[in-house]
Amino acid sequence: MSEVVSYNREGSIGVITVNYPPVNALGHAVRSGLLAALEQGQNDAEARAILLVCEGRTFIAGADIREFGKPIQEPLLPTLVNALENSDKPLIAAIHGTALGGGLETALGCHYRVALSNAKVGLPEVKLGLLPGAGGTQRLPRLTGARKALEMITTGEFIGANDALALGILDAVEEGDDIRAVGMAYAQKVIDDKKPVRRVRDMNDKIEADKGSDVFDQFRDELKKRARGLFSPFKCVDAVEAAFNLPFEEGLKRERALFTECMESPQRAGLIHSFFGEREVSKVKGLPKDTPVRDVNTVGIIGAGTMGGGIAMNFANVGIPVTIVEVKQEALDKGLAIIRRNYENSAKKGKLTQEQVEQRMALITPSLTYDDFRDVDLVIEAVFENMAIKKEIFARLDEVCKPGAILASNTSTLDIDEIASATSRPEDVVGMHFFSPANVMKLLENVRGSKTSDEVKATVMAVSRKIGKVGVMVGNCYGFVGNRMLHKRGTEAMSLVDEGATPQQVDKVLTDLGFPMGQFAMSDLAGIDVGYRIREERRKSGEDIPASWMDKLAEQGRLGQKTQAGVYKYEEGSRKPIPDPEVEQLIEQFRKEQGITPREITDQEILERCVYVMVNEGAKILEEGIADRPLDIDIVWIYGYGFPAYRGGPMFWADQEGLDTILSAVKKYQDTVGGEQWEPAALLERLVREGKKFGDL
Ligand code: 3H9
Repeated sequence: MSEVVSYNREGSIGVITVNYPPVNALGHAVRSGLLAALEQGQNDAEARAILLVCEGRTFIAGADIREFGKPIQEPLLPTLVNALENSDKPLIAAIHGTALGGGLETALGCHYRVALSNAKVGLPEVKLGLLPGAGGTQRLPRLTGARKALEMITTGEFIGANDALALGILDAVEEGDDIRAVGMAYAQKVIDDKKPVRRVRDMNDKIEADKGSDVFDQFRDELKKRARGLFSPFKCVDAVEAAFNLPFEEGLKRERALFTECMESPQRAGLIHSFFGEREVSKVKGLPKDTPVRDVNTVGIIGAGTMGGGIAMNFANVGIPVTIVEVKQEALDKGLAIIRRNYENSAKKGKLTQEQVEQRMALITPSLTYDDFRDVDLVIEAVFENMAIKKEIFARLDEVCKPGAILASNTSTLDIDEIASATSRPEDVVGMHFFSPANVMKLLENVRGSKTSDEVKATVMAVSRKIGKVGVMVGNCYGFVGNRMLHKRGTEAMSLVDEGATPQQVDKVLTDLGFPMGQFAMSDLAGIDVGYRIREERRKSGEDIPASWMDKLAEQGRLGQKTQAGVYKYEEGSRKPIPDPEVEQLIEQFRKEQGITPREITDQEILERCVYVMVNEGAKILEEGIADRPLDIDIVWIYGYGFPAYRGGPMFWADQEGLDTILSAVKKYQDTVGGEQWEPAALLERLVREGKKFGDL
């Protein structure tokens, strides 16, 4: 018998137990073990029903994702699920934790399903660029009908046990935490009630009811908006439709063919890289796993603006009390009102109850004095980007806060070491860079200063997880990982327009790559004044930052969405960017002033200059140790800036483009465009020389 799957009998019940931590994924050993255990159960004359149950934290959470992209060994999962369904003894799946993907498909191959009330089920394959490939697209609609199956399979969302019971996916839901006991009781009932073998494949009522429905075309139309650029959601619809148009066996074959198409698509590789990357970033290089973590039970925030308010919500959402300090009562009132409005909006959408809104608001205490930070465990400063002010604030925090409190800055560009130098405890100072809107965006770029202690680093990573963020630990430099690369892209985008491109042409190349918005639409969202102020500061400090047509926009008060005019214009109440002839004229005028004759610019040049420049900078960031691994950069860009997860992030994408292609373009632009951003990164040159990829680092 396999080490990860065992068979034993208790009374008249044959029990198959899977024990393959952490999530009982269906790797080869589990698949072959299950098949052998099933055979044992079939041959066990004393067994009148067979129970399938899992040890550890969860039921089977899916196929073993680590096996994807490699040759798969027999038995394949569809073979196993069909064998389970063909059992001539009633087979019961007992579900706790999550039954996901191939795990739910395994349960659907069983004849009855019972679950604990806090269990969840789902078919999240689409999030990995796949579709359920072990009968899920054929069996689920037989239980739920077309619409619900399409919803579950194309979104990949999990649903709770009680909802699954109402939909017919489960047969019973029980309270408690002993899944084995619940499963045994259910199996005994099956025996006592002489319940028959009941195969999902034979349930055709819902198939007949939805045959010929236009729901499939409706879904395809919806997906054109919701899943722009994605491959597998459309294949999911094709596969589910096959359940309605083809006999069961034929439907399975169609599902298999579509599954194979998805498996071979580059999007699958990108999404699986993102899946593991998101988990891998939590393991910070050089930070021992057993590093002690400080308790963070109370938080202080400085600044009740958009950023401070959004940050406060993250903590209130998980029950951590927050004190927000502002200089003026008016700013405090305004900030608190915006937080309330955000919560009320969630309540209107049915995401929160009114009681929850009040509970969360009650956790946020407004204050006008730093004295209220005396007992907090963590303070996050979220005032605007001005070093002198930040240093003043940190000096004050140093006086007020208790020993051991973590002093964090939400700065998006400034030097953490310089900020820390204003305190007598630089080891407790760290960057926690949230992304706007801070209550929504999943990335938290945590910045280590040169003196930040391991304990503080480990604590901010743990805090990130606690508030539902993906924390990435990065080093200290101007703009850290995300904004340092973004600024290079921004500079190139502006120059491309100087030289002859239109802002909408630049933006379209980026949205075609899969970004939710282009560089200029993003500037309008963030506010044109933000970049303008940064350029002005840098000019004042003596840097050679050339004049830009975007400076003129800022000087004319075209600050972006907030003034309904920036690079684009906006209609009242709308966020849709509309190209503006006035801006075209302004750009033309700027070119004349600068003596630039505009030229035709190809989309390929835009792609290379906007994205290859980021890759080259990413390589420098790696060289300097600002990011520990290419995947840290990928995750920063996926979760902070909307780099399409299906392309795996900029460094993973670069590997697919070919590093030699990128390097020769970088060298070309070094000659034609110039500037330090086009000096080839030594790491890029080395990798090309050695025939390696970022993925090999
Ligand atoms: C599929 O089933 C295809 C079939 O339809 C057809 C086949 C023919 N495989 O997330 P966590 C690891 S596609 C391998 O931190 P949580 C994970 O990397 C699959 N490893 O815990 C991590 O490792 P480490 C469909 C997996 O409690 C550890 O487990 N299924 C898998 O926050 C803990 O994970 C899915 O897409 C896997 N399938 O969340 C489910 N899953 O400790 C994907 C996890 O070394 N998984 N690992 O970093 C999840 O959504 C979450 O992991 C889960 C637990 C909710 C289960």
